[in-house]
Amino acid sequence: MTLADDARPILKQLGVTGSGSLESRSPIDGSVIGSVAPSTDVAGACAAAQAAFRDWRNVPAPRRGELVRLLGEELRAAKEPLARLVTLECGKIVQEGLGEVQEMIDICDFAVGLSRQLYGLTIASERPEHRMMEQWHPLGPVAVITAFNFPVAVWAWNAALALVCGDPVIWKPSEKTPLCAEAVMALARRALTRFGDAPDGLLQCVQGRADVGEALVADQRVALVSATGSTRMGRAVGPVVAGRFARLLLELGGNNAAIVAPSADLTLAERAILFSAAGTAGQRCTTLRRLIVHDSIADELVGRLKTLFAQVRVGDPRDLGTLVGPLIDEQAFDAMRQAAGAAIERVEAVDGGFYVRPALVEVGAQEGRVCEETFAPILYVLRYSDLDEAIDLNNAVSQGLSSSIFTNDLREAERFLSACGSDCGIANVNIGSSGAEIGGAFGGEKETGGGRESGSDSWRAYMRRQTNTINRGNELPLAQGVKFDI
Ligand code: UN1
Repeated sequence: MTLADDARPILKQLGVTGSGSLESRSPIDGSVIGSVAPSTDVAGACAAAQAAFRDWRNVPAPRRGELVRLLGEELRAAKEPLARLVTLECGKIVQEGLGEVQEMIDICDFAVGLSRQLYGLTIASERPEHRMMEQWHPLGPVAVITAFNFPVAVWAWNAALALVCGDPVIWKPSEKTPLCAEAVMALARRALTRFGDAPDGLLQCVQGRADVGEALVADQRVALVSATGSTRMGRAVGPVVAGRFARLLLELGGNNAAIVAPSADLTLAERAILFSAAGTAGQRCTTLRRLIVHDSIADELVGRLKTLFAQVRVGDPRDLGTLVGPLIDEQAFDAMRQAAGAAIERVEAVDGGFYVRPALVEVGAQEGRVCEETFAPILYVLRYSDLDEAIDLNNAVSQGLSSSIFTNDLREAERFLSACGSDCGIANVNIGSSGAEIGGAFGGEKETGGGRESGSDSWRAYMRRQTNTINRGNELPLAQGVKFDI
């Protein structure tokens, strides 16, 4: 049975029909599993989104939340087939495919609650008989650009919040995972039909390559561009969006480190390190890429990790025992070969796919490749002797997404989390760098782009704040005590 045979009933079950010139290749064996038609009218999509915005912004937020509740229901019902499609199209193992769809469901639940909690402040005015308040209003059409490695969840983080905030969404998925996007859009259409009176153009998807994304980013009608991908992509998108004074939310590369201190529970640490370094074949932006180990335990930990890395099951992501599936394509394999050099070990798992054993590479200094994000399972190991040095190493790269410390020493942990500790958007204690929950704000500093998505108050990026001052008196006292005569 070919992979296309495997995909066909799943696509049918998910309501994906149609085909076109944009082919989808499964990283499992490189074969074509389906195709979609690229979008030819990005401007039309933007116009439709703008028209939808005029209606949707007037729908009460809790009612907007109802649409997201229905979307969550559709996702719950379709969790298995959608996860299966994620596995087929992006090569994630079964557990991670399921986890990704669960992450969509989680953000829907979060956003439904949020739809009744889009709070503004009331503020004490310095002027007699005045009051001040702030309101949060819908912003406008949101463009969501996503990468192959989270082909469904990243759209959901953005779309669920954008919808309750009153914003239409235009999605530009990765050209490597167009079928996942079609499947999600089919589920979204079911939710829209059940909802009843949502405007056309509220949820759209434009398929294609970079030119489609470029047209979207440049369109004056798009109020917020939320883009996930490489720092290179962010550098291209950023100036275009800034040039037209629209809003930007960037989730770019990570070069995440874990510090392992002398008091660490090594059994716990080795499990966490294995999953965050080798899981998803090293293709998460939160993947652990640098290990900073104290001299006193380095030999032992490195020895244990070498054994684990050698034992890890690399292979077909559909097999339940597999931890490491394929790299997305040959380009990813070449990048890993350049970065890992002799440490690369190709595994002959399924013909036509690029399978590698996770690599552990000990380095004397943090320089060259160690400072770059290579989207593959390579863990560089550095040693340290005092915590300040380890924190400096953690912070001495240009990316700032996620970070961890493994320690049982409270003061070390608190130092790592303090203002003079990790400079990343995410800093963890005794867990790995990947696998964030949706309840927290997700994103990072420096070349990671500064954006925050998902939980906490990330919703504010999708709304515009309006400050209101209201005079209920008969006088006109001015702020700062300014007086004038007429
Ligand atoms: C990404 O790799 O693009 O924290 C996002 C995690 C996931 C999201 C990763 N929840 O690993």
